Order: sequence, then structure tokens, then C-alpha cells
Amino acid sequence: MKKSRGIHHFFADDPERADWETWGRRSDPTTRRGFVKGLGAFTALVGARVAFADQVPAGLVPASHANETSPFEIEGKDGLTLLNDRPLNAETPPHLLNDDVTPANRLFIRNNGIPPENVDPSSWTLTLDGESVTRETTYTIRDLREKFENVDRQLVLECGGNGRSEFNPPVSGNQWTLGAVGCPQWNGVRLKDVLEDCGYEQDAVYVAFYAADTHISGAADRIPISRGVPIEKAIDDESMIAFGMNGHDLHEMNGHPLRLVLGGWPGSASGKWINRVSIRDRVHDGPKMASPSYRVPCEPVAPGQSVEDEDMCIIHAMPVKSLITYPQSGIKHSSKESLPLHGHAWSGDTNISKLRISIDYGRTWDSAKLQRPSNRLAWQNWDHTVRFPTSGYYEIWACAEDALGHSQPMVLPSWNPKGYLNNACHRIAVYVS
Ligand SMILES: Nc1nc2c(c(=O)[nH]1)N[C@H]1C(S)=C(S)[C@@H](COP(=O)(O)O)O[C@H]1N2
Ligand SMILES: [Mo]
Repeated sequence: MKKSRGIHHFFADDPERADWETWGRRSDPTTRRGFVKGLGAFTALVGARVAFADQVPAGLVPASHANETSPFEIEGKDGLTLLNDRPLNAETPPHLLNDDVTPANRLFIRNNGIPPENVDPSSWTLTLDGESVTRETTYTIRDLREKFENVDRQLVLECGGNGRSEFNPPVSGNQWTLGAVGCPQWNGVRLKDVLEDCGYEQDAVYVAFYAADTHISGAADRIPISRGVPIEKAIDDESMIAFGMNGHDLHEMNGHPLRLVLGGWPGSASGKWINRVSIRDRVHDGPKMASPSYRVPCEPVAPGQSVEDEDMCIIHAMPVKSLITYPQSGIKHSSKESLPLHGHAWSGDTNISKLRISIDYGRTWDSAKLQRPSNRLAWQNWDHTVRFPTSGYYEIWACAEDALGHSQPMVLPSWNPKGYLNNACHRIAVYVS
């Protein structure tokens, strides 16, 4: 199942015409600033008068139509959108991510290969090996549970390609919109405690996983993915080997019976169905570690520019980002009542310091009420209330800033050949009557 050419391609191919047919105005090609040309043409697509129409930037894809995809069914999952069925890839619409702790039925699925079947947790083993391991050791899941302190941590898992669908020019790969992210509570043990138990040498550089899923081609000698992180991230207090989620077994598509969770880093490092963890004396060289996978240009490039493999750098922590999870984009609302908003914000290895909201295309901003994370590297919940001065079509924009002073880009971050790290501010549409 492949996504058909949609509104983003329309804007990419012919921005002038897209602006005219969508927003009902023409933009000045020299300045790229829009000027309003009456209110007629727009209503066909958005179906309402646009409030603050003079503030709409040229080439803006309306939030009311920016994230349209198709629904599907999978056991134990509810309301996810299918992007690809082989390998299985499915994301969660933002309004279904409204829970402060993501339930299993709302966590996205990103498979590179074919998951193992008929998994038996009682006979599953995890072997610690590699050039820099002191004592090669094999653990059963029971060993892990009994030998090490059990910890519960709420940690953000986000695919490096989340948001890819909005890059222009478009790039190949799963066309994730916003929902390849979640923040369940993971149950397991610290990766650090296990690494210390088997021991590692001074020359340890990387910690990598191998897993039980098989290659999409069916070839037995090929593995779909084997990635890792620098030893410093592996021994972070929050890095986990998880055997559960929200107090239950892991969902079979989310790594049952054993997975890594490296909060705040590209999801691809958080191996599912793991049976081997290797302590390497070099940067790991497994499938999908090499360029251009999960890498971005070391220096920014122009949109569409090709980049040599050696000029691509491995992604470490994910950038600052936020979601509006209530209300659902596209709702109808009465101008007489105020509208409560809810959402989450997160940023790689650090926390969030501010969450700003605008209802006038960024002309003015308000600060939302931001909660503390329930533990380090959990997403932070925020609340806000807005009032609309008139009826019409509105967009609510949310933008976070983290403790390092980094903010989300208003439009898009730097274009890159594989379409990673799109952390643009989230926008939703509201029709006020
Ligand atoms: N063994 C294995 N681990 C894997 C993958 C995979 O295909 N196989 N996909 C990775 C990627 S790219 C992401 S984003 C996360 C997704 O985790 P989830 O499917 O539980 O949401 O798992 C990672 N771990
Ligand atoms: Mo991913």
C-alpha cells in the first residue's frame, strides 16, 4: 500500500497554483509574500472564511488537509494509519496520542523486516558479546528480571523519519506525518546494569543490537537492521532493556519479548526482539548504520541537493518537538466558548522550558502551562485555553523551546536527502462559528 500523490506534491509542483486554489490568493513570486485576493476560491477546500487571512505565509499547506492518510485494523492497535503493509508501518493520528502515558494500542509500528512468530519468552535469551566485552554472557528473561533492579520509565520513542511527508522536494521512504512517536511507560532493567555485569573494556565505543526479525527479501543470510549508540548513551541511567510496557508484555509488533529503549534518540536505535547486544570497539557497522541511513548532511545543503556518503553524519539525540493532541484538527467550535488545548513536548536528551501557542499565524504568541516530566526523558504535558475573536477558519500553532534554548522551526528544518528530523511546529485547523 503506497500513499498517493497528495496535497504536499501539489504545493511542491506548482506552489502558485496551489496557493490560489487553496487559499484563494496569489503570492508575489519575487518576495514570496502572499496578498489576499478576496475570499471566494478558498472555501471549496477548507469550507470556511479564513481568519487572519492576511497573515498566511505563501506556500502554506493548510493544516486542515496536511495530514490526510487512510485508516486500517491490526490486533491490539486502535485507529492507527497504515503507511505500508510489508514491512508493516503504521502511525497514530495526533488526537489519539492525547494520553499522558501512551497506551499500547496507540503506539506506532515501524518494522524494517518481518517480525519473529510464535515467540516463547521462557526460552528467549540475550547474549552480551563483542570485541570489548569482558565476559561473554547469556541471560534468560528470568535472569534479567531477577538479577537486576527492575525499573519503570516513561521514555519518548520517535522514528527518525517522523514528519518526512512534509519535506519539499519530497523524499522516498515511509511518508510519516506526525504520529511515529509515543511515550509509554517501559518496564525492564537498566542497560547499564547489564553492561556492568558482563563487564566492558576501556576501548568500548559503541553498543549495538541484533534481533530475531528476518529480511524482507526472505534471504536467511541477510538481517533487516542492526544499529547502536555510543557507549555514553548506552550507560545513561535511563537507557533500558524492556520486557514490558505499561505493566503488560510488550505488543508483538513493538518488540515482544525483549527490546532496547534509548529515550530521545532515533527509534531505530531501540532494537526490538533483541537476542544479542554487542559491545563494540568501533562505531557499529551493522545494516542501516552505514550512510545514508539515519544520517543527515554534516553541513546544511540546499533542498534537493545530492550529498556524498562521507558527508553524512549519524543522528544522535532527536530535536525539540511538540504535538497538539486535543482537540482533533478540523473540529467545529463556537466562538462564544473558550477552547481548552492539550498536548506534549519533548527534546532528545534534555527537557522543555517553554511551549508557545499562536492562533494568528505567528503574529502573537501565548505561553502554555507546562508540566514537569514524570521522569527524565519523558515527554512533558502542556495545557492552554484559547478564545477566538471572530468566526472563521483558524489554525492553532504550537512551538516548543528546550532547556538548551533550541526552538522548533516554524516552517521546516533543514532539508536532507532521507527526510529525517522534521520537527516543525505542529498546526491544527479549527472552524469557528
Ligand atoms: N529488530 C528491529 N528493531 C527495530 C526495528 C526493526 O525493524 N527491527 N525498527 C526500528 C525503528 S526504525 C524504529 S522507529 C523503532 C520503532 O519502534 P516501534 O515499532 O515499537 O514503535 O524500532 C526500531 N527497532
Ligand atoms: Mo525509525
